[in-house]
Amino acid sequence: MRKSKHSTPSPADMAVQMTTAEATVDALVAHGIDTVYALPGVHNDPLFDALFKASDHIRTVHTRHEQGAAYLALGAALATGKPQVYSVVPGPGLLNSAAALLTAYGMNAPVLALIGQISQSAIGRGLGHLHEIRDQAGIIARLVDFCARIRTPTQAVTLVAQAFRAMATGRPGPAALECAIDVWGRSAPASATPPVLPLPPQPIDEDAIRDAARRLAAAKRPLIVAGGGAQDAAAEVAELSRLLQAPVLAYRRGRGVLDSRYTQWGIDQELAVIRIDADPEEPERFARPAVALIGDTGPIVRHLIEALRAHHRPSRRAEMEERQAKMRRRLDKLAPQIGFLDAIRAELPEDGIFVDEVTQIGFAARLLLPVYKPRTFLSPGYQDNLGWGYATALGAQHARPDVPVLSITGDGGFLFTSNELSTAIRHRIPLTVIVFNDGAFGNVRRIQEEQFGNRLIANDLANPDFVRYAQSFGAEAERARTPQQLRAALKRAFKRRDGPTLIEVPVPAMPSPWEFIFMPRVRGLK
Ligand SMILES: Cc1ncc(C[n+]2csc(CCOP(=O)(O)OP(=O)(O)O)c2C)c(N)n1
Ligand SMILES: [Mg+2]
Repeated sequence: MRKSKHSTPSPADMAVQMTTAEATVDALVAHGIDTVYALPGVHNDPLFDALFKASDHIRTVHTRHEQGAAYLALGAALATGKPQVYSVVPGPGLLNSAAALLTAYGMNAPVLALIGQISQSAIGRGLGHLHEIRDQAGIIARLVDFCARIRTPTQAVTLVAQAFRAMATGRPGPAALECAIDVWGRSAPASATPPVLPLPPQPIDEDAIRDAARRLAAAKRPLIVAGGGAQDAAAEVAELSRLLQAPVLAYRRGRGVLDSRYTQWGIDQELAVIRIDADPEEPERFARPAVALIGDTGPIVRHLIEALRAHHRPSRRAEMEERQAKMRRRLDKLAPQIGFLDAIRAELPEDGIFVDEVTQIGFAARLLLPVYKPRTFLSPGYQDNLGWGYATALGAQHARPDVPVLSITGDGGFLFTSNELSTAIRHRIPLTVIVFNDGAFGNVRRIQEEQFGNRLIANDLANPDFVRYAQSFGAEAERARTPQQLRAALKRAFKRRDGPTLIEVPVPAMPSPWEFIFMPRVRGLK
């Protein structure tokens, strides 16, 4: 661990003289952080200087826009399941990063935002300081569950530890720390060995396990719906599914996975729901479940499996294959999307990461792309925020250099963060992006055609030549017009490990996926 040059160790707690910024960076390193995704500015200069001095332990990846910094951190968090950090200036910097922070909240992603502030004594006085925003702390508090302002080096060490504990306790999610422009550089003695707080123990309710196991053993046709908490319990979920011969349903992950099913499909007295949630408030949010199990999915499912050891059921494999084939025949309506998805799946290795977008191929991928490993299908969850894809995928690729990451996007979504092609070049991130170019906000256009008498407004796009655009940054780029050409282009792209590739695929309007995404009501019928 790096020591301050002017260290004056005190025998009591091994305190050394350091700035608030240095204490913060030391604490991040102590929590296993190896990268800060960031965009600098005068409010955070001492923080960047501390990052410079600690560059043997922690890298700084600078982006071209604050939304990029936050999305990169989000992508890295979703791809690894580990906390990630981004830093921005106050006011506009914070707001520029806010859509990504909002998505991190919706996806339960542990992303720590380090946000600058105007000078400590001016906060709340409306004096018109650079980047001043009314009640910044109040705005942040609406976006994350844990936030605080750092006021001294000693406090920095404690607050960083508390933030990391908060991000991992109960329902995971983002956190934020503010620090004033005149506090980052202030020196005081602080702990040379920053503490890492232990996570509180997670007792398992054995009565509830027995109740759940009894109900599952008696259930006629159990179904497992997997959300974000199941990501790190894939083996356990597979074993439970085998024991119960229960199909596993997954769509996207994050908050409310099950709540949105309840509202869409309907519920009734006959439908007994057993919930496993990290957040004790979640089970009863929509409707009271038959059994609520609170804690981490892995250990809870292991206890359920143990309680169901003697259970045996005849195989439902043939039935499931028949159902799947029937659904697949209906989905053949999406043939143009399927052609491209098959090409992608054939080239993207099973451990490669697919980053979804709010585009036609993305909607189809959520229904049709086979996914083999946890954390290899990243989707923006219920925010479904257009434009998250490219920068999020960059973060995923930066954090997982060992596997290829593929970003798919429409022409509309791509230009939200395509400026980060510069970041991919600057930091040699070998991300591949496919831009499906239909010259439109195609989804909006189709709705206007079908539901608004073809009164077309605000959906046609004036696009750059995407191949030349990417090349002008220094990226590799080519155009593919068919699934066969796409396969060949992907093969070339995934071999490249020193920089980014763009593949443009010109496409016509695509068939609507919405009848498959909004499934009809099946419960609670009169
Ligand atoms: C942040 C945000 N703004 C607006 C929307 C609304 N929206 C959903 S899809 C879409 C059009 C997407 O266009 P494109 O990326 O080209 O994909 P396409 O539908 O053409 O395949 C828009 C504007 C959104 N989901 N998120
Ligand atoms: Mg489009």
